[in-house]
Amino acid sequence: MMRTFRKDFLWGGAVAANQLEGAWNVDGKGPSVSDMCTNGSHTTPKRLTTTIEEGTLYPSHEAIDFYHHYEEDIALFAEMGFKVFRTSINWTRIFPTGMESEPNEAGLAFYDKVFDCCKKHGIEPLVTISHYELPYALVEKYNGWEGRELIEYFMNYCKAIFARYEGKVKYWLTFNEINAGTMPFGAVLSTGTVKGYSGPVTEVPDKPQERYQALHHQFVASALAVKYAHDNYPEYKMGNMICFVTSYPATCNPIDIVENQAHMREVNWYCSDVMVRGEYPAYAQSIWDKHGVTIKMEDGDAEILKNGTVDFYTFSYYMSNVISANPDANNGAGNLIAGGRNPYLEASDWGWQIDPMGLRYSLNEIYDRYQIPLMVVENGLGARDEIEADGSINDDYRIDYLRKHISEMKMAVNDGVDLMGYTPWGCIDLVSASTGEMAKRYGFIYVEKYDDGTGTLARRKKKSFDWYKQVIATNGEDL
Ligand code: BGP
Repeated sequence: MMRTFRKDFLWGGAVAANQLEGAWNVDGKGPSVSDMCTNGSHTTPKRLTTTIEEGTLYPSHEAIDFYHHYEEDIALFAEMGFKVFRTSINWTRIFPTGMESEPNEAGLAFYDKVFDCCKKHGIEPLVTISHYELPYALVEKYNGWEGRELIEYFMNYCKAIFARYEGKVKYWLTFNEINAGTMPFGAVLSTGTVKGYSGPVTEVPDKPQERYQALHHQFVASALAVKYAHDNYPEYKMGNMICFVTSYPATCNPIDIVENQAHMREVNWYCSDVMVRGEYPAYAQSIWDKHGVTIKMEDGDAEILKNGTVDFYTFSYYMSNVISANPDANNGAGNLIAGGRNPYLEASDWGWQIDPMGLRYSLNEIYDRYQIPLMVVENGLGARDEIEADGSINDDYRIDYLRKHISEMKMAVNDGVDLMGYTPWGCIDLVSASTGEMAKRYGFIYVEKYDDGTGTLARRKKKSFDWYKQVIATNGEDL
């Protein structure tokens, strides 16, 4: 008998505040690092600016205006049968510079409305506390997470939202894709170690010392938040969130195998191990040595990490990668992580290599390592969608992508993995994190908003909307 998804499987969708809310300076909200990013495209990188340039388009400023459309959007999610809705809280709605002593009531009130609306529809929120929404003022003052001071500001923020949303939110993730900090480009939005930098996000000068120090502070902050939640709100379930890009050795030559092992450790396991096991892995020193990094730790940090391990492990999964011992070969695929082309896989229009079976493999690898419940909190195909003359949007390519990934998740469950849920990314079209485009769409719901900033913001269902509704209704049986 095949094992399949558990009865209480959390089907839903995922978004992030900065990519859909808009209202970037409304009701007291301050600018986040994402609000300082211009639009870009697959071929022209978006830019980070140190001030808001007049006449420049900043896609997060309006995004899809979920701030004023949340009721309509959540009703559509409910129509698909969502059990869970993953979103983030925009830190700068609650603490506009990150440094205030009291939270901004209007910001808190907005999320009350969002979570109440979810509750009305029987949808459980899954809340990312920090999803590329670091207050820009903390970048200017402390070089982002390089400053140890941020731990305290983060805790103030956590205490405010934990207290306010008690009874409304049960599932929390501390940092979105925390391991983005192990990659120079990823660090722009995640660690915020970009003080004074303006320019293309892909050309930010790499400062590993700052990135790894920042990650240490994020680990400590996450562990403190987890412990605080466990001590004060026993019903809270606390998770991590990793950008999991499994990689394969380019050949069976042992030098490629060992190279890939080192890559997997640095990019995927380093952050995971600290957050699940509560201590740095033995190989951490070799990563620090490679980058000439010395981490400043304080007395008590080791104990904090040990006492703040997560209850469940979540990750995004879009693609896999290929790693060779020959660095020249590691340049073919992926927007975010350099790697080689895999001749057995096709890639999306943005060069992300589509690998459903890699999801089964990854789930097994992660579960073998940690034995705690897993959740796939991002997955999906960024693609251009066309509206037909009759108004329909026939996104069969998206259905195909999701169907194959869900099938492989089912195989992983049959392999023995404890999988809690699945929230495909961008369940409603939103701004792309890597390029700032609207054209890179993921949604079951189309939003009439375009790359030049125009559009009516009207919502319409794509073909995948009814397909996903049926998937949920049959608990993944009818794909
Ligand atoms: C992840 C981020 C999301 C999201 C997604 C898709 O890295 O957590 O914020 O945007 O990737 O990426 P993109 O928007 O670049 O297509």
